[in-house]
Amino acid sequence: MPRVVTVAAAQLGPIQRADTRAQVVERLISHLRTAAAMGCDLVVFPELALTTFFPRWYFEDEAELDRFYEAEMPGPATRPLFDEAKRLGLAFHLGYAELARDDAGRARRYNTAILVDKSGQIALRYHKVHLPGHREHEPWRKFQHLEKRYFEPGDGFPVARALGGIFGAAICNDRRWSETYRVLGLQGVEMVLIGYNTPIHNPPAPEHDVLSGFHNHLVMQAGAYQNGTWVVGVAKAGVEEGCELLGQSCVIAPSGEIVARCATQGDELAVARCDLDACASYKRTLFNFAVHRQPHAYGMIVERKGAEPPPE
Ligand code: ING
Repeated sequence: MPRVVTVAAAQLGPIQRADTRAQVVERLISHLRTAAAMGCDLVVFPELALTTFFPRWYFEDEAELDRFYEAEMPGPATRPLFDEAKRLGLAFHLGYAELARDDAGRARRYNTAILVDKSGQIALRYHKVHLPGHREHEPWRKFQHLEKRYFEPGDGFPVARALGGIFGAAICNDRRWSETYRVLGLQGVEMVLIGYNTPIHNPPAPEHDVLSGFHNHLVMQAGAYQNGTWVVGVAKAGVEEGCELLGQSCVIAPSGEIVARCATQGDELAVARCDLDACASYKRTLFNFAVHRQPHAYGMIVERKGAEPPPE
């Protein structure tokens, strides 16, 4: 019996700062209903899918910053989303800003993604590891990218069994680092769910802007192929508070081929029937890690943080 999961890459258009969570949840529920009508099992929403991409601004007032985070999941604003997904028999992936409390009651802030299974249980929770941008206010920039200020890095890349397969998550900048996919691949991952909010313009390297779409698909296609896994990349797209965000949401097969993708910058579903058994022909041959990998030669990958060129 093939293990087919019908997946919707549920791209969102822009979320403006004035948009309320209730208005956004309505858009998410509309996606759920369309996906259910199309026979989907899983709906994948983007990174920070409940609010505008707030790290583009420098906040001095912590109370104002906290308004962009969820202290509960589900909470009052998101309970309708969980209820509707369960009613429709759908699993879903959601990215959001998490305000957690540690045992000492201290606030911990994460850029979080969860996978909720068809019974409404949170099967996987992931905290973004690779936080791009900067920590201090840099007024020279057209817009800030303060993820290093507003979030703590997560401590790993967990997988979970759900929908008959092995699922993992990554968030936005994580998708540019090959280590992300390999750590998930070493746990047998069969589908990696990746939400992203990617500005077309990167102030420190404007010369890359013209290639932002190419780089987006390049890294996800490589990650899929090199680890024999499906990858679903889902954008929050369009012009958000004057900042243009890349779209190009897509579903990528273990072969590295894009099998479905969005064509607009707005709310749009790209749907694909994903046979999880398609991973096997890569995991069992070319990328049979147990047979072909040579960890004794890879020590630097963990021992070194920055590059250390040889002496002149
Ligand atoms: N966004 C970006 C990403 O890696 C970035 C970081 C900003 C890239 C600007 C390029 C230009 O896709 C997030 N949220 O990680």
